[in-house]
Amino acid sequence: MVNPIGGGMQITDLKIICTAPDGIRLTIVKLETDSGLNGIGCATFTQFPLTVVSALKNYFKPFLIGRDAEAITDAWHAMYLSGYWRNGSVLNNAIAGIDQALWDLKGKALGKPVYALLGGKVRNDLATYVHVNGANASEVHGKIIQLKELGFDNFRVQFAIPNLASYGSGLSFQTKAGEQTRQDYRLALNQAPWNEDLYFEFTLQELRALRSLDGEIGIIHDVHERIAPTRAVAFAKAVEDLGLLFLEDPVAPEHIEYLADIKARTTTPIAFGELLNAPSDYNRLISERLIAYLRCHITQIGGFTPALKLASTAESFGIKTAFHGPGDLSPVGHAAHMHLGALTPNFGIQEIYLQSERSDAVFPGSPEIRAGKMQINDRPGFGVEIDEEAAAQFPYPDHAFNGAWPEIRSNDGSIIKP
Ligand code: GCO
Ligand code: MG
Repeated sequence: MVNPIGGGMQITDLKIICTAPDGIRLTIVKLETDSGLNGIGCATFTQFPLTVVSALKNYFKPFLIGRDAEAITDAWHAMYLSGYWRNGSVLNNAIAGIDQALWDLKGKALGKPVYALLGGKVRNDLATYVHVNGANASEVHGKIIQLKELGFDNFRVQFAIPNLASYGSGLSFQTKAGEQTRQDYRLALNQAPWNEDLYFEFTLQELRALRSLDGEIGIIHDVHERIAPTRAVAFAKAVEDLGLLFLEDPVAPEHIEYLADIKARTTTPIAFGELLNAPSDYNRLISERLIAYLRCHITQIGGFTPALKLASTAESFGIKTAFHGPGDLSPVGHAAHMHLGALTPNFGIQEIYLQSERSDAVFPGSPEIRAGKMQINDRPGFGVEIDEEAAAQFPYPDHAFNGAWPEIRSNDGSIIKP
């Protein structure tokens, strides 16, 4: 069936490539067309990847074949509404992979980078931040000094509290661009317990110590929804004098109302949103200016099309972007960030995951980080490809839950937000 809009390239096939070059389950959509061109997109939902694969194979593949690949917005809305029940992780991630692949195709068909289709770039490169973790401020600052020599100025800092399931404090590995904290520690079946009180005091103490060691660097800390919302207000107030670049996810999405309390009581810039879904989920955050930085997980919101709309809406409210750029987003998703950041006037900063040589081999043309900045290239489409033979060298690793996270329990045995 040809799309009623007509014209353009026809979609002839949808392929799914599952690969884990760094032990993180990545899912890539590849759309082929009758023009001979193909496009790729990231559909990574690292905890439940096989559900996204099923949605793509069983539903969106038959839904798309025969449609006009240039009718991107039309396809997004048709897919988003095709399940009636909508706005969930599985379908949004599947739609995102297709949406990005369609934008990639559009750019390739016109021989232009995607940002050039949307008004062109407004900056020369993108400011970034990298992950740094350690046992205390001194150890973290030692790593920061090394990364500063590579040109980085902004750091997400997480402290590994002994015998605690400290978020973001897993082991690290070296890349050509510096040390990168691993993410797959989250899959260990025997997660340490959590102690909110200990986290609160220790993290405050070490953030203060870090700021006294270095008054210049941009410091970000991700609370990762790990403290009670009433205490999140106190935590945001307590760090107010440290001049953080932002404090991230102080509360869970279920407690979004507390962001209004934080805004009323502190000047600490808040970044929030990686756990939200459809654009409408951000309405209150943006319209009431509850955040300084808009965090979106580009595959969780359904891809590049909604990302453009959210970034533009945030611009009207003076909110900057800080899209979610962890290891469980493929270099294709990171490339989409590069185009979004290139064209967005209210771009704030881009979280990056320093890719390994294994990842670079699977994804030729991955975004380049030079002197701490994400470079903007002018290759057609999103400018990154996938080497399917190399991808096949890194199948999803075995795991008791196929990638789903084991629970983390508080010191009283109750399950906490992950
Ligand atoms: C971040 C995020 C991630 C998430 C991960 C979930 O700020 O980078 O919090 O680290 O925990 O993407 O799978
Ligand atoms: Mg986060």
